[in-house]
Amino acid sequence: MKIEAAELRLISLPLKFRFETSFGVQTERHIIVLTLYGEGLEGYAETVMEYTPHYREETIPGAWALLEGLLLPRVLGREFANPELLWGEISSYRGNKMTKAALEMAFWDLWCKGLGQPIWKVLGGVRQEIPVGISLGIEASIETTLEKVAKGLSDGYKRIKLKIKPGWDVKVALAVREAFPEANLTVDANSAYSLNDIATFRALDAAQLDYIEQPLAYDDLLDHAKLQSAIATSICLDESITSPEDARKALEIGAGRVINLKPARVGGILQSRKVHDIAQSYGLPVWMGGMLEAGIGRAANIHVATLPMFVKPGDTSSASRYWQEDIVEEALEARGGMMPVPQGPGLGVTLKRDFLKRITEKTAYLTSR
Ligand code: OSB
Ligand code: MG
Repeated sequence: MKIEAAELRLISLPLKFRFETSFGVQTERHIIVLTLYGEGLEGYAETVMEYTPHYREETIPGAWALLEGLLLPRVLGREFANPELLWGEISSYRGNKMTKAALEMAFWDLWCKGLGQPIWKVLGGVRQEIPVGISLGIEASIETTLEKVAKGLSDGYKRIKLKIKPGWDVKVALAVREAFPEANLTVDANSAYSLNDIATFRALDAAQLDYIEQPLAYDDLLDHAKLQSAIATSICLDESITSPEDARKALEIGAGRVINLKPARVGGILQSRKVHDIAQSYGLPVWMGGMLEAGIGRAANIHVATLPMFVKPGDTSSASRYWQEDIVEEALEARGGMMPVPQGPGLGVTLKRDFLKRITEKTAYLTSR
């Protein structure tokens, strides 16, 4: 498949809810929508990084500059027989996994459209729908959280994740556990704690959580291993895993027993399959994370989550929870906590072009000179 041209489009999309985590508050998302053109087809991707470097190091301004100035010029006008060869072209650049993942995602969409196959099939997926839960932000009161948990469970979601931070942790987790004794509950700290907080995590054991997500520093493995050996609840790593090698090292030293696998965080779809395979070799589960994706990224996550070890409910809940209007025509809606997998070629989504135009802040069009 030859990459003949590319378009970058920065959009801003208002969220339906105020989403507070330990690293900040989000009310809208800035997303770069990338289109690759080749052989009369279009391949799409969206970026997942925050505008500012509050989750991992990557930023929207950085991703734009890297795509426009380095990554796209390197691949435009060239032919790649498969995503592996495209990855080989860009993998010698260090880091910047989410930016590279955007290029790789758009190529997967383009390439699979050329094959006339959905991504999940080419990737080796094994399921037609994926189990999903919801991620609830830090709220003004425990009562509000209890109401949102009740709504999520009655909508059929299979797991409720609560964002925590110092001062909003043990009390809210125990209150939700008391109100919903049977629910599959987890918490996500987004790196807000240190080893000085072991008492907090021991207290959380009483909430019978399925796991505690990323309690310690975003780039740490060693302290997570120390914490894991000091508590009963499993640790799930999110921020800390940015490659298959990270995954191997983490599982080898016992830094956690579960991985939140976000394809963009590890460099894309191919790298996700490698992380997945490493977890499988340790007999440990993964689940599909989320970064409040719009329709392109949400669809990509669903395709990847068809791989066998994605057994725990993921964060890929219904698009209508997040957006008044999505950027794709297809409604990505879960029913009874199960999200159906798009069946069209590539990602299986088509763009809402008029809506995209209305929310566009800037564009750039690149060709192979
Ligand atoms: O840590 O999983 C996270 C959203 C933005 C950045 C980081 C995270 C999240 C979520 C939301 O938890 C998951 C979603 O609903 O997409
Ligand atoms: Mg997380």
